[in-house]
Amino acid sequence: MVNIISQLKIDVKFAHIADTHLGYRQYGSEERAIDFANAFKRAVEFSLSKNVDFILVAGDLFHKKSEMDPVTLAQAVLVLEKCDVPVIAIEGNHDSTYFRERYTWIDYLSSQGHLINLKPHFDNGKPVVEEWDGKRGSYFEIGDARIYGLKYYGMLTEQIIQDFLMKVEKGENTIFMSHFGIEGYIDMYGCINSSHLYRFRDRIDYVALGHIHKMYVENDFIFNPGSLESCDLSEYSFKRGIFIAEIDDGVHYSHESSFYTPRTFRIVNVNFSDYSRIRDEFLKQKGNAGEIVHVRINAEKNIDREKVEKLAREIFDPLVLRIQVNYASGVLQAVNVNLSDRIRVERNVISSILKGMGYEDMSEEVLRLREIFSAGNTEDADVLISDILSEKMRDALKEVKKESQVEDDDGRGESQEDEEEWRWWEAK
Ligand SMILES: [Mn+2]
Repeated sequence: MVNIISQLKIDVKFAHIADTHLGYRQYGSEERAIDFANAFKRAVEFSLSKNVDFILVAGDLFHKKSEMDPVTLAQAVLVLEKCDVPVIAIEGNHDSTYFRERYTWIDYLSSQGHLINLKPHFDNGKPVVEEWDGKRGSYFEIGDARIYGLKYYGMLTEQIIQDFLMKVEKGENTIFMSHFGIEGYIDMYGCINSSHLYRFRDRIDYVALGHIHKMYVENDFIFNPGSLESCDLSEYSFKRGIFIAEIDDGVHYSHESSFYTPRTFRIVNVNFSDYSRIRDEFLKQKGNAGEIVHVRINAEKNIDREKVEKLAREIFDPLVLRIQVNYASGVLQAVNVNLSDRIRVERNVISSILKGMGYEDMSEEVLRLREIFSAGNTEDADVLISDILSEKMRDALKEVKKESQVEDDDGRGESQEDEEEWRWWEAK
């Protein structure tokens, strides 16, 4: 394989990374944020060791859109500044809001020359596809490769992809990078049907995606590397890593994860009868120290949580310990409903309720919130709520500004308008 490839002219070689979620202090653990940072660092170092021409980061470089802290910023900058090849990025749903022209941390890194942030601007609701001019643009040319980049647009993704891809021109080697899921791999929001991409197969050689945290490849055409670390308990068994890919007369690739060891998640299921039995069970299911251990206990009588926690800490020596107790009940019985049907029904109900109450459709956010709460992940809920609130606050502030401009028509209104329009980051 290696010999055959080395005899051919290799036009383009690159790394494809996604969903690094820098700054995610999962379960409140500082150590976890370091895991995410180390994984990113190793992925980049590994890519450079493979002599790639450029590195793609397909969204969710950071975990939070706002509240950047110096450590997280340094975790990105210190790695990126060691790259002697271009890093080409797009914003994921964790990096930016869908539509607002807002300066993101990816824009900041771009302005400092650490990466190239590809995104179209919009004219009358349609994406304008222009070449990167050193500051902005939605495609970038390097050697024989042309990379198009489109960020995540929530529920509007499907339509915007169509409008965007209509404007893609086939180059020597054409890559389309975006941040959304393909239906059929995992039940989550922000997924579209892959047929929307296959329509443009004659123009595109490699679709570089992020969003779904699990690795998948479709027909050597659609590529999703997976997140480097588990962002949620439900992701712990996913295949994850990065792609090293080459395009010549076709796409040749390998999915790599040998360069690091993601943090281990361990799920421990036990039936509680007495403390000595539970101890035996813990010993039986014990792994290595430093794991993230989720203990699920089925109990028919009340248990002393503190006692069980102490026991679990002693035996597992975990980085993070989570204990969930399910008390048996003869009354409640599990009802078997297909998950995707349930989500569809819920979404329809919630969206019609919201519309009936005069709100815009926020069913996606509401469902996500519900999902987060049922998983007991309050940290994620915080992020989502603060995102929603900051959006609402901005809207509210705009209304207030508009009103105050109407009221005092003495020129001050105008200067406020100027201030708002001043794109300070473009100032020379
Ligand atoms: Mn992600």
